[in-house]
Amino acid sequence: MLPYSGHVNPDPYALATEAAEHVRTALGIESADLALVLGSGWKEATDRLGDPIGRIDLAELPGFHAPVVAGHGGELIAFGTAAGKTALVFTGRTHLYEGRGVDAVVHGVRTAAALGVQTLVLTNGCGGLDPAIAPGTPVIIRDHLNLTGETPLRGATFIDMSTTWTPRLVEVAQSVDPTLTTGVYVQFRGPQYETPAEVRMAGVIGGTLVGMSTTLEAIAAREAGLDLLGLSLVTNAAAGVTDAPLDHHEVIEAGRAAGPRLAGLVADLVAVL
Ligand code: 8IG
Repeated sequence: MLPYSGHVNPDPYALATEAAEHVRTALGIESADLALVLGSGWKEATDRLGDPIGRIDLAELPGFHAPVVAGHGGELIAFGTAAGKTALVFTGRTHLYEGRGVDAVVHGVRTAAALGVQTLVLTNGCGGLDPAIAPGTPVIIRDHLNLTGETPLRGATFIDMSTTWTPRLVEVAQSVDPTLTTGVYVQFRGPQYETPAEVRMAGVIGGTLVGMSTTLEAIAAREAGLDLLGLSLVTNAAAGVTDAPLDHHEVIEAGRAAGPRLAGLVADLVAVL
């Protein structure tokens, strides 16, 4: 097989079908019901999902790549849920700033859809605009702003985005943890963090959370007809919100400290999704 470059593959959907076939063989499953993508700080979220049915390094699957950033994982792990469903967990993702193109960014979503997944949970680590939200607090994504200038769609593909973040799943998440608030996630291209002026802009246009992932995957998920739940872990105050400078290691530490809460939240969610 030729090495894959996200920029030149003429049929990313066929590549996702191919990856799905590898997953079936490698994990011994026929299909899956839910999929979760774990972002920065969400690594421990699998801790309470029980024993995996199977696992595979993403780098071994067609179209996937090894993670480039410390703190980002790179496995696909399958679990059986308490409700008798099959859940797939991607412990890492490809980011737009890695330069592999948008198809590489949404390949996991398309692969999950090719495996029959109906419900997708996208998680990430982000900066928070509200200084009252302490680092280590998860927030439900209720809507988003895609400021990347990119889209995974090609041609005149007019996808309805009015209920992208499935309202019913927002309610499910709040019933699992009534302390969860909701936010509007703004995706910047990265990899640099925002300037204080960019963070103020994000607030003026309706954003409450800033990050470098998730919205392109959300578009691909809507194209595939998936129900979608988003959870952002606020790992730091966005630039200019407090006096603290942004530091990648602090971001990782905030995630580590939140680990047990996130593991409980994800386990409770997976049991009812
Ligand atoms: I974790 O403050 C994390 N990811 N763009 N800004 C952006 N991405 C982030 C941030 C942040 N924190």
